[in-house]
Amino acid sequence: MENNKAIAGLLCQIAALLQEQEVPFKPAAYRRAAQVIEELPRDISTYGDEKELKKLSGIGDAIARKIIEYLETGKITALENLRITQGGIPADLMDVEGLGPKRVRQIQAAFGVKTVADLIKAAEDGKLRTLPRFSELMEKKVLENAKRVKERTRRFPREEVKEDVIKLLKKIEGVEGVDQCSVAGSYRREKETVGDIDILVVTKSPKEVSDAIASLSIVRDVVAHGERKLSFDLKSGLRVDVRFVKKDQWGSALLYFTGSKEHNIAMRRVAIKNSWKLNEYGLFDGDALLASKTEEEIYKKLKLRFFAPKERGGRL
Ligand code: DCT
Ligand code: MG
Ligand code: MG
Repeated sequence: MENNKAIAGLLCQIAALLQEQEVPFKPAAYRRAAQVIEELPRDISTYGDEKELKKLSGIGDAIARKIIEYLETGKITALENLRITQGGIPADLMDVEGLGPKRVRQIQAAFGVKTVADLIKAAEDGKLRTLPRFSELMEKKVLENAKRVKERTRRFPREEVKEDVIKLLKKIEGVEGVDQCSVAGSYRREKETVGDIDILVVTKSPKEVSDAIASLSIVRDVVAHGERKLSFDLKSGLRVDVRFVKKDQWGSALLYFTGSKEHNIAMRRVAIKNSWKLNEYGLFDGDALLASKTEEEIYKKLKLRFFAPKERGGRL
């Protein structure tokens, strides 16, 4: 039921931000939907597609779409945009349960708190309780919730997670329907610390494979469960992102999910210079596919040398 709680929390954040903009009706609708979702008897990812979700009371088009987006990608773009347009409230501060935009701003203004670490310090120093509309009890709750967010955003030394990664890859390779798999992201780039583990899987049956991986014993909490992406935490607290792709997109997907983000941007720029487009599905000239099967052919087509994952930090 991890998804229900997470989605309800995000919908409440949307409600709070819309309310600040004095948008009528919508905040109440988002809150109502959040409550419906919190009270569902089963995990929301088991309710099926957009059409099925809309059968639930209080869930219309817009909210159903956001739920599917979250289940497939782990985020809600509309919320991220609201956070940006509304004064750049740091996402991880708003992820602390019990902190709405008003309180976040209040704490920012009073103590210059910018990060969850700052927040923990302010709470530990007993500063929060001195603010209007705060209490000692609330400070204690905020501290607990902030620590939980911090655990989620912590980075892990590569050496510490190596064994888990090798074990996990072996297990995933053994799942029926998995044709190919590789680790991507910062782990593949051999960074000294990793924020999460990104894994790419080729399969013709993403739904079955996603279900099978989610039920592996090494998995602690499943946080997003869709046909394009599965996210879960290992027992160590390490987050794992698994993406499902088609065999002929292997190269472009591996390139994209290996990153770094800066390397991807630099590569895209080269594509654009040729009036082409590069994304996780391939390198395209209009609708025509130029390359997607291997990383090598994409570099070659762009007239670049091959960059080993370790070299993909930034500029070309
Ligand atoms: N990516 C991207 N643009 C983004 C986000 C991600 O191109 N806005 C790509 C590049 C990296 C890959 O997806 C995986 O994303 P993350 O796991 O967020 O990044 P990472 O490089 O693996 O770093 P971290 O160690 O923080 O996970
Ligand atoms: Mg990563
Ligand atoms: Mg990731």
